[in-house]
Amino acid sequence: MSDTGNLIIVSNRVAKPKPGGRAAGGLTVGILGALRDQGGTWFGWSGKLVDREPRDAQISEHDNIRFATIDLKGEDYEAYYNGFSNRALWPLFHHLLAFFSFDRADFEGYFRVNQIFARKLVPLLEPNDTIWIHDYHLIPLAGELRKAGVRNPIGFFLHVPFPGYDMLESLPNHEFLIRSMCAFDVVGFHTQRDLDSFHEAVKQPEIGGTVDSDGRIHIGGGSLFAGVFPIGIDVEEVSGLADSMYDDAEVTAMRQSLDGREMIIGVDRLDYSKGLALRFRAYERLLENHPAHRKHLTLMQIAPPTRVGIRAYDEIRNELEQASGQINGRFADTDWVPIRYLNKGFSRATLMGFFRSAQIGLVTPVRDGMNLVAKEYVASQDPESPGMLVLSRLAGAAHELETAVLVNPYDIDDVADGINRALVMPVEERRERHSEMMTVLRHNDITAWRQRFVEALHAERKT
Ligand code: ADQ
Repeated sequence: MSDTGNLIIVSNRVAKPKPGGRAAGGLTVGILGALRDQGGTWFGWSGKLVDREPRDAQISEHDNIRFATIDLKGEDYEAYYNGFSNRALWPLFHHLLAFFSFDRADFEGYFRVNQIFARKLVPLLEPNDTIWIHDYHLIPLAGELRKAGVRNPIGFFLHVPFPGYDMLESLPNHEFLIRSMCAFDVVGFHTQRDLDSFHEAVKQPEIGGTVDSDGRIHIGGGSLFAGVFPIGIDVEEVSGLADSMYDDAEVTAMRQSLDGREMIIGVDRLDYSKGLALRFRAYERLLENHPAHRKHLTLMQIAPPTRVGIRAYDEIRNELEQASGQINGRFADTDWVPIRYLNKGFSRATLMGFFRSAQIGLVTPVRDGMNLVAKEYVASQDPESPGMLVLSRLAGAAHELETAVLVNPYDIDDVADGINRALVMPVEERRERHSEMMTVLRHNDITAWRQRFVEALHAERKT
C-alpha cells in the first residue's frame, strides 16, 4: 500500500476486463489507470439481477486491481436505474423536461440501492483509502457512508451536465439532491457552466451555502471543494489505433464501398440527448440546399441501442428508422444510398479506423456532459489532411474544441451550413484548426483528468 492508501472507485457498473474481451473505452481506461497508479478497488454492480437480498461483494483481482461487485434485486434495479436515474435524473440533467418523469417509489428504490452500496462497501474500506464515486446514479452515497462513520476523503465526478436551478426545481426532492452532493469533499464537473450552475444551486436560500473566491463551498458547518475537471482521451492511443487500423480489412472494405464518395460519420449511443433525429433532418437539408453534394456524400451513423425497455429509448429507435428510411427513399438512386444507419457496436479499434476514413465527424447532441466521440474523431485524423469536426455548441466538448465548426443542433439550417463549410474548407485551414484542437486534447488528456481529480481528493485529507 502507498502512503496515500488505496483508491476506491465506485460506479454503477464495473468494467471488469474479460480475457479476449473488447479493448476498454475512454473512461474505463482512465479509471483503470488511476487504480494502477495508486493501487485499489473498483466497486459496483455486477450486472446480475437476483430475487433475494444481495450477498456481500464478490472480490476478484486482475492485473493488481481488485474488482468488488454486488448483485441487485430486480425490483430495486428497475426503480434505481431505469426509474429514478434514467427517467428522472438523466433527462432533467440534460435539460430535456419532455422526457422527465418522477415517481416516489422510484426515488425510494434509488435511495435504497445507494444504502445497499454503502453497506456493502464499508467493510472493504481502510482508514487511509480515498474514495472516488462516479455519476448521477450515486449522489446520496457519500451521505450514507458518512452516516456509517466513514471519515475518508470522498470525491464525486458528474459525467453529465448540471442544470440551472430553475430546471432542478422541477424535481420534487431537488434540495435533498443538492445537499447530498455537498456531503462529498470534492465535486467535479466537465465545464465552468456546470460548476456555475452548482454554485447557483448551493447558494439558494433554502440550501444556505456560500462560495469562497477560491471555490470552497461552506454549508451546514462543513465545507467542500467543487471544480472543473474536463475529461479527456488517451490521445496517442487513439491516433495510434486510427493509424494502424486504416488498412484493416473491415475498414478498407467499408472505404472501398464508398466508391470515392466523401463520408460523414456519426457514432453515438442510441439516446435522445444525442440529437440523432435532428441530425438526420440537417443532413436532408444539406442535400436539399446543396444539390451538388448529392451522390458525392454518404452519412454513416452508428448507434447501438442502450437502455432497452425504457419507452423513450424504444421510441427514438423507431423514429430514427423511419427518418433514415424516408430520407433514403427520397434521395437514393440505383447507385447511391445517402444514409447508412447501423444499429450495432464496433470494436474501439475499428471505430478509430472509420473515424480516420471520414472527412466529417458529425457530433450534434442537444446536450452532453462532454462527448468523447468528438475528441476521438479529432485525435484519429491525419494531421496532414485532417477531416473536420462539426460539433454542437451544447456539448461540453465545445468549451474546449473552439476551432471545430460549432453549430446549434436545434437549427438544422445551421448544421447543414456547418457541414457544407467543413466540406469545402481548404486544407491549410483544416490543418490549423486541427492542430489547435490537438494542443487542447494533449493538455487535458485522460491522465491529466484523473491525476488532477485524485490530487484534489488527496488535498482534502490535509484540510
Ligand atoms: P456517453 O453518453 O456514453 O458518456 P461519450 O462521451 O461520447 O458518451 O462516450 C461514448 C464512448 O463510447 C466513446 O468512447 C465511444 O467511442 C464509445 N462508443 C460509442 N458508440 C460506440 C459504438 N457503436 N461502438 C463502440 N464504441 C462506441 C457519458 C456522458 C458524456 C461524457 C462521458 C465521459 O454522457 O457526456 O463525455 O460520459 O464523461
